[in-house]
Amino acid sequence: MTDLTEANERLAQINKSRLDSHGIFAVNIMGTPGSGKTSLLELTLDDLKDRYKIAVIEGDLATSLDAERLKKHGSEVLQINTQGMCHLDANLINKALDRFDLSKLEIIFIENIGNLVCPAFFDLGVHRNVVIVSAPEGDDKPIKYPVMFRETDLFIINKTDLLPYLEVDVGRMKRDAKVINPKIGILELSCKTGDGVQDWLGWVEESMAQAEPRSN
Ligand SMILES: Nc1nc2c(ncn2[C@@H]2O[C@H](COP(=O)(O)OP(=O)(O)OP(=O)(O)O)[C@@H](O)[C@H]2O)c(=O)[nH]1
Ligand SMILES: [Mg+2]
Repeated sequence: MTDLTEANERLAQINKSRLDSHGIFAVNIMGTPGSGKTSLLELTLDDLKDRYKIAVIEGDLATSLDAERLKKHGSEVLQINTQGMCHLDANLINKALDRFDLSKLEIIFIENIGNLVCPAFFDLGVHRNVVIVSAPEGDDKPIKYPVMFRETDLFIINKTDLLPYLEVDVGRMKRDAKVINPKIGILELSCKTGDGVQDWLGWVEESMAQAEPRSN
């Protein structure tokens, strides 16, 4: 381990303890640019916001466009601009947690910077890691970016509504992901039609119950 990743790991543990001591369940959403991370979060907030107190940490290189979108869905949203850095790290999340009243939250979703490389190397101290790839990006993504799939809990294949127009072998994507990480969960969905989104919401609530963060 390098000094950088060791320091990150220490801070990730601190983040995890902070979240657990407040009974907050946290999910890190990674994926390619434009794969549908913000779209899925919009649907998620619409469905869960009346049952849980939710905040979103929105990571982007630049702009607050995604935060502005998410703020319309009734949850607290904090935008982080990384000024060119290709990932969020545990230190940025630690500082972001300072900006919330943690005693008032139950779930934190984090939208990471859109790419399949850098975010995989930086543990944020969350309970679950998710990667989203959309079907039009091609069925070779898991095998070309294996590190992203190695430690991730859930692989979401989005934009299934476009499959009739594409030559994409979803079976291959799923098989390759399972070879890289036999424990990875896989969901197919479409943020456009809503197909499969209930399965995702079920996964969130089930994972939350399994994580059983300690409440104050
Ligand atoms: N056809 C189709 N389009 C989708 C679907 N989900 C998202 N989109 C569209 O894909 C584009 C990108 O979606 P976003 O949710 O902004 O993607 P993102 O991953 O947050 O993108 P970055 O934050 O830029 O990395 C938008 O134009 C969405 O409307 C889907 O299931 N089907
Ligand atoms: Mg986005």
